[in-house]
Amino acid sequence: MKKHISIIGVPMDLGQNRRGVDMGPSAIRYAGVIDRLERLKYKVEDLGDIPSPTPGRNQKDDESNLRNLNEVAEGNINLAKTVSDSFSKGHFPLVLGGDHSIAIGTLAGVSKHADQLGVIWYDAHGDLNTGETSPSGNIHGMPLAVSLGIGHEKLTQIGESGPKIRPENIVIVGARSLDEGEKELIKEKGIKVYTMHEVDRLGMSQVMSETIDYLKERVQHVHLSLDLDGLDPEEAPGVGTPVVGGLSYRESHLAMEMLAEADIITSAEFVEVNPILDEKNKTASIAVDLMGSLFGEKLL
Ligand code: HAR
Ligand code: MN
Ligand code: MN
Ligand code: MN
Repeated sequence: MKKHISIIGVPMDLGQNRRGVDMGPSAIRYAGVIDRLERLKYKVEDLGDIPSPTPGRNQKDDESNLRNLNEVAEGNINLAKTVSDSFSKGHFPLVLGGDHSIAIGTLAGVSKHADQLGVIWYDAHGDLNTGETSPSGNIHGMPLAVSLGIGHEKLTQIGESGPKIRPENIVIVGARSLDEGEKELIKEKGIKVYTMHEVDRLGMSQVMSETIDYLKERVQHVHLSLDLDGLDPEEAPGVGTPVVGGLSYRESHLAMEMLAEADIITSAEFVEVNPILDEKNKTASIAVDLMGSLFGEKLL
């Protein structure tokens, strides 16, 4: 594991409809992320928050069906640059969201330096919509498609134009709410998905060891994009789009511990923490617990 971590906050809430997720980075800092990682002997540098644009009218662009397109694009351009600078110094960019639209900028920043980039998308959702397939017009439901080069030009162009990742280098874990257009794209592109059905049948241990083997064969760098709504809302209630029947706290810990042991993750983001919808900062604390495990914390 890299020894130097750059914390990058992104108070972005314009990729979806519910205010409050812009306070995610503060909530995660308050839950003690820096101490936690320093205790594990990392050098942690907090780069503060990426300037995030203030809301426009939250209206859909008539032509594109995308809400707050220009604002989301602007925030992600800033983020891509900061992530790229951190990665090029050999640091581990650890991005704190903010809604999941920020993965557009993170992946644009990392992919500049890693031409075969693997991605683990830990999420209840596929985030593979486009303006055409999205039921909501919310860009947080689109970042994985955008990173594949599919979607509005203003988003796919961020960083460098074109795809940032390849479909065969993606593994989605925890999916249980996929729109029709997303299912089609998954089949068309052959994206590897462990839905909750596979997690139930195989167990998280097998799901993660298959994921690790699959990516190790293909890529040098793996980005972890962890949406807290991948976890069950009974345990992680502070998210804007909860879906019942999710991954447990224990399964998620095991997943992080196995990733730490395999030592394959070189950048990560933890997104969709919404302190207004949370109970006593529980979801931000879970995020910090999972980061602890991801960075090598052991029980004994
Ligand atoms: N699929 C739905 C949509 O596109 C809901 C997306 C919710 N997305 C997130 N990120 N919370 O995973 O609107
Ligand atoms: Mn350094
Ligand atoms: Mn998501
Ligand atoms: Mn989600």
